[in-house]
Amino acid sequence: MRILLIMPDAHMHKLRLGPYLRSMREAPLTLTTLAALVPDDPEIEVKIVDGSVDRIPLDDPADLVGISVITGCAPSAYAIARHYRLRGTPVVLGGVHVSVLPGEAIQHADAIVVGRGESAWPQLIQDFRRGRMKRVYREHDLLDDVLAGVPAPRRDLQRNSGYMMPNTVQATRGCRRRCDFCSVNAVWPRYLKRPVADVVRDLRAMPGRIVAFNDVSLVDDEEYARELLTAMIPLKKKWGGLVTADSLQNTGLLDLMVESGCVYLLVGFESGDQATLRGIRKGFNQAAQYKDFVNMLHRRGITIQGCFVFGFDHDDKSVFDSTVDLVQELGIDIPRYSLYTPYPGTPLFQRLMKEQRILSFNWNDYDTMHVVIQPAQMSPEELYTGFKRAYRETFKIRRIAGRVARMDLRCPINFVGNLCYRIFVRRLYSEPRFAAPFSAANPGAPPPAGSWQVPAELEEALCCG
Ligand code: B12
Ligand code: SF4
Repeated sequence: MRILLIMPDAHMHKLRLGPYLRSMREAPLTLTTLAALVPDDPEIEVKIVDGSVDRIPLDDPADLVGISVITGCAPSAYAIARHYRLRGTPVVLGGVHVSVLPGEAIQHADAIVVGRGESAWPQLIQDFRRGRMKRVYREHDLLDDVLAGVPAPRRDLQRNSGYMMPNTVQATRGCRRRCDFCSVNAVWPRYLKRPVADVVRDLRAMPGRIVAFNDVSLVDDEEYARELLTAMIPLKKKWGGLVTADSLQNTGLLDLMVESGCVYLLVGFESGDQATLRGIRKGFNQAAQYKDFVNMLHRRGITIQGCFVFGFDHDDKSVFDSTVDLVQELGIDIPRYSLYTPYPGTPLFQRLMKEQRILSFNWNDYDTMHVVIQPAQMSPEELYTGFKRAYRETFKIRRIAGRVARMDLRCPINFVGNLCYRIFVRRLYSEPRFAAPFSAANPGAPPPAGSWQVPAELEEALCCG
């Protein structure tokens, strides 16, 4: 039996030089994790294809195709599914978007997996081999907050040369915060932790010294974080990850992070305006303390990628210049801008639906690089032009030079990150897909009521049996 696992191309930061294609991001763990969950049987062959670094085959002789779907990739995922189903190959869909809109996804698949795949996916494969694959699989509830028994990802199947950072690992799932625009709580409502010994096993098995954590909120549980970081010290790895600005007020924890090898952190600052932060349920970020926070990380040799968002209700046309200036004043090493995007299932989506302010339901536009909402204090065009201009200003050579001058030569991530975004700015101004705020010719319609749930009769139905 042959299983083909596909992740559609997310069109994000990539470097293409003739036939040479490289993702400027870290390797996702999704497909390698799903491959590791396939029952260990010499009769099952698994192949993974990440569209960000590989061409998606349209003639693979697979017996079963699994596709992972995030919102921005849903239309491509559905097109690939249609292609294989027309060839007679059963298709399973899973991932963030499927978990939030299962009633939509089931229309494009023979079966779907809602939520995590750790127990549902192996069960599905077993049923498929017996000719009894059901249409809907849901993960069994965990009794406590421990996510044990996740096998080490099948990195042997991954094309390591395709990624800027091939070594990725995840220790926790979910987040305890509730920012209004974030999908995480819509999909994983609990904060789960893997046993530290499992994470250390994964880290030991990785070649090289540099590792990226894919956790959205790695050090949120201090006791767990301390146990993990302490166990990492002897491994002598250098690592990067995501944290919230408030979680590092505890300098003891920060020092332990440095001791365990932390060299890079991505932080969601989002806005320099405290009223905005309160409005988006991110009041735990204290804008007045950003400068101290950045200095505290810099003193410890940590490179900071700082994320800011445009399009909040408090944002007027002055927000672009003020944010470019703020990023400069704070000394953010690798700035990143996104647009306020109402992902389905989030409180923001609900609010903007009620206010009739969502302009596009074409999921292709949900990449945080398009305007899909009616902003409160400007037009969609003004928001889009301002967003692009802020990117262009921020990545002018003289500004990059200032940032790179601060770089620790032992850790070139600052230089590489700025170079990637400079290339991205060129794409923003040259690629037709970034020409307009959203796909006005094809904005789609709100998901019909049935999209949010699977029809009861399909919950227990068999696909082909
Ligand atoms: C690595 C990563 C990426 C990678 C790969 C994308 C991907 N498909 O995962 C890249 C760099 C390309 C990326 C890009 C973006 N990303 Co991203 N990314 C992540 C991140 C940090 C880790 C993903 C991961 O490896 N998870 C670990 C694996 C094991 O978990 P998993 O993918 O959820 O898979 C499990 C289940 O969902 C399920 N499952 C998933 N797929 C399938 C398929 C089948 C067949 C089955 C059976 C089961 C199954 O089983 C798995 C095991 O339990 C997540 C946050 C997170 N920690 O999950 C955000 C996340 C997926 N990204 C997100 C976003 C918003 C983006 C961007 C828009 C951001 C940006 N501006 O750069 C772009 C998307 C561009 C576009 N065109 O849409 C959101 C998605 C929201 C949404 N509703 O779609 C997330 C959830 C972060 C967040 N805070 O909300 N991202
Ligand atoms: S802190 Fe980050 S991961 Fe957590 S809810 Fe807010 S945006 Fe999402």
